[in-house]
Amino acid sequence: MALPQHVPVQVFPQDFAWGAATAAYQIEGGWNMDGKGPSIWDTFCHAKGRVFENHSGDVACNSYQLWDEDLKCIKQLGLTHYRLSFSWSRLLPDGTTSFVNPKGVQYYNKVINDLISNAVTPMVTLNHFDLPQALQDVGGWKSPQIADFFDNYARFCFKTFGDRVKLWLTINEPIIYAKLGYEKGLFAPGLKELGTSVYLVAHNMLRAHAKAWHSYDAHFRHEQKGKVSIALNSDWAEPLDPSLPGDVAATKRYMNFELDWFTCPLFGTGDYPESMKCRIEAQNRELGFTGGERLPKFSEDEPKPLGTADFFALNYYTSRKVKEMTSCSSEVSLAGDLGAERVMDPSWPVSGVSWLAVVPEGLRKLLKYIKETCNNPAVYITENGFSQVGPVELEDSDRCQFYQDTLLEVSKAVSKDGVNVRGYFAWSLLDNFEWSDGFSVRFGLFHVDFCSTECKRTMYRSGKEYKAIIQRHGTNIKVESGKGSK
Ligand code: PNW
Repeated sequence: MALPQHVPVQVFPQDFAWGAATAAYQIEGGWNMDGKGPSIWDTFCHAKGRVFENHSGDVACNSYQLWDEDLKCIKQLGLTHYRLSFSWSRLLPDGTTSFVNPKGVQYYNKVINDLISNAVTPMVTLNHFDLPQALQDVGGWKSPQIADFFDNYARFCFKTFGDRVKLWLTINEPIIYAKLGYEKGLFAPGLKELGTSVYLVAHNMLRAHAKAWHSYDAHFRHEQKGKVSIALNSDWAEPLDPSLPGDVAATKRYMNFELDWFTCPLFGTGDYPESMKCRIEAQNRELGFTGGERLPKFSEDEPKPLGTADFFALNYYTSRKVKEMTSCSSEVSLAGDLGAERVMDPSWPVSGVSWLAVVPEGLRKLLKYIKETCNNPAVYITENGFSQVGPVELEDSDRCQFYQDTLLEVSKAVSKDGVNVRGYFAWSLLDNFEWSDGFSVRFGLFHVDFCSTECKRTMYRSGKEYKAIIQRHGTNIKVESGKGSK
């Protein structure tokens, strides 16, 4: 008997993770409460002139004191998973294990225990941009010792929370941290050391991740049976003019300098992509750069990143059209090494912030690319979202459509392209401190009233929409006709 047309087909695996994500500095507040040490984001925001209207995460959503309210939001949505990050300096005020802040441990214990007793699985990021200031003062992510500081912190967290936390992310988005913090100066620590520190910082993040993964593998995995990975952000790129070989080559380079930079060491050859090495070498020669090696080498004397991701953690926001870069500069830079220019496709709608063109089908293409280039890993989409700027609209129909369109593309990646997608985390549970944009950009499934001391949370219509999608386990997703990929 033929099945009626409307019978929903279940595409997502039974144990698919339906989640939402946040990060400590963006929601917690309580920046100096109960023994927390300062982080580089405290310093950055307090310096003034760095962030939109000098906003800071001093209070943010006050989740440090209002965790019960966050838990209500999580339960209201019916999430199966919640991704949060630990504030390193709340647990270890000077970044080292020489002093542990008991109040910090108590806070995260409560969060984790409440999640679990409500059948919500926690996924924890150990470091989401907010390095302890004390470690910045001794060189931060540029110093080789940072890998040991991070490893000690990670071991402390595995030991303290690993009986209950089974999904770990070491570091969030090394590329964004390195590029915005050390090349563009837009994120803490706010430096513009063109074409040099960006590679060193990313390198030390990979080293630190690899060390922590090996620690877990050697000392905790057997008993705790969890999984450890690193969250990688990537755009999807396409040539502006596919008939121009220059644009096609520039697009390939774009993906090399965006994702392959990290996936080649983690999932591929174990080293940086050849094309990156060649471009950087060529730029050194062309510009007569003599300041030493810019792209560091992995040492034979320590654990390598290869094989140190138990799953693929992908943060996806946007896609780009790419063309060959024609202008040239006189000094080395990441942009010069890349030799590609990104262009906004006018047919792609822009959400809130200028960098975020809404391209759900780019996510499907990127997932296929990951399947093909990283040996078909299990993938969690650990962040994806849509921002609002200007007057608050609780009836956020654009964002509703965005989640529909995006999850339809994810379902096609699963059913048509055979990508092993294990979960999806919406960014974000709450409107929060959106880094250099302060509170002017809202990504939440819940609106937060930052003007009131209670920081009242109110569900957007998109929250209701996401809840309904979760209840139907992703079946019967509505789409506007003619939208999306075939
Ligand atoms: C991610 N870009 O950062 C972060 O993990 C979140 O903390 C953040 O709130 C979210 O995306 C939304 O911005 C990004 O400029 C920051 O391309 C900037 C970019 C991408 C991701």
